[in-house]
Amino acid sequence: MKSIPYIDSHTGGEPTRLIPELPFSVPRGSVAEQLAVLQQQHDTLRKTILHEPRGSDVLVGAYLVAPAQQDCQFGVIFFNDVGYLGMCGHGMIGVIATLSFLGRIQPGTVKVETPVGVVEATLHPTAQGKANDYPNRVSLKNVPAYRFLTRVPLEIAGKTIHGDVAWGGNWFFLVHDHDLVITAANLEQLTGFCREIRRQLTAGGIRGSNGAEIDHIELFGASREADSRNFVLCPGAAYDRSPCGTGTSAKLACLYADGKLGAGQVWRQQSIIGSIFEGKIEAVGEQLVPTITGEAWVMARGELLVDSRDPFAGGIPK
Ligand code: PYC
Repeated sequence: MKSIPYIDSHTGGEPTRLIPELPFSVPRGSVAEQLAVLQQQHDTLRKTILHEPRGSDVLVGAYLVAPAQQDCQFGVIFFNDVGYLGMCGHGMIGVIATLSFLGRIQPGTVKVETPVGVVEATLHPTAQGKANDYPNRVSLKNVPAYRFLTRVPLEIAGKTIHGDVAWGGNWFFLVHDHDLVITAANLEQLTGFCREIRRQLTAGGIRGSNGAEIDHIELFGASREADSRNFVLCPGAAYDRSPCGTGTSAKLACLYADGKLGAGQVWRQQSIIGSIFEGKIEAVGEQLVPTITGEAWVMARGELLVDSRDPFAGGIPK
């Protein structure tokens, strides 16, 4: 019987399953190099952790690994039920709050190496401290974000819509001119619409820079409580319950490029379930650096058990 310790948290409703230690060693190297080894040689571990019956398509996983960059304290690799993510905003907030819960970090700033760059995470002190509280509010200075393509037209269900292709740590197609209402009552419709967009992007060869797949689709609508409400379809079939940290970063880059958001101005992005992230963007030299702030809550701690006799020990195949 193999045991894999884990801790689950959620950030604005979107869960993150942290694996604080890999159950085997991988050769030292950059976090991107360690990801390549995990992807090529140990992908069963990802499926064991996140596929049913132990996991589900809603969960995002995070491996805590050794960083190669000298100024980083941690390395993190994010994954979901269909593959690996470049960065993950809600996931990073969850990892930092979980490390705080474990007493491994105190309020202050740490640097985290991800496969797509270094993220600076600031854990804020608890406002009104009670003895058992752990600080759980986190601001992430994300990897630089940018818009790659503007107003790309697509024909969906007989209507022309337009989307921007932007990077925020993952690739996004961001759409405003759709007819759907961004509400949890419309989840099926929103998911179907986004899946059709993703299908057409693939069929039409529309990609991010260096031919990267655009695997996140983001729709925007009005919000009464924030500047905007979004629906984000993640790689696979699940939607983001949080406002999506990397998606909000991509959105900030587009707003800035359009002159609709100034440097340092706060943008409040609400998710489909009502949770809110605060974001702002700053120009650092030639680059646009987004900062995303949110809270995460630890929910469960335990060990996954893998019995070699179990026909679904490696998860139900997809
Ligand atoms: O918060 O960046 C994010 C994210 C990506 C996929 C799910 N959440």
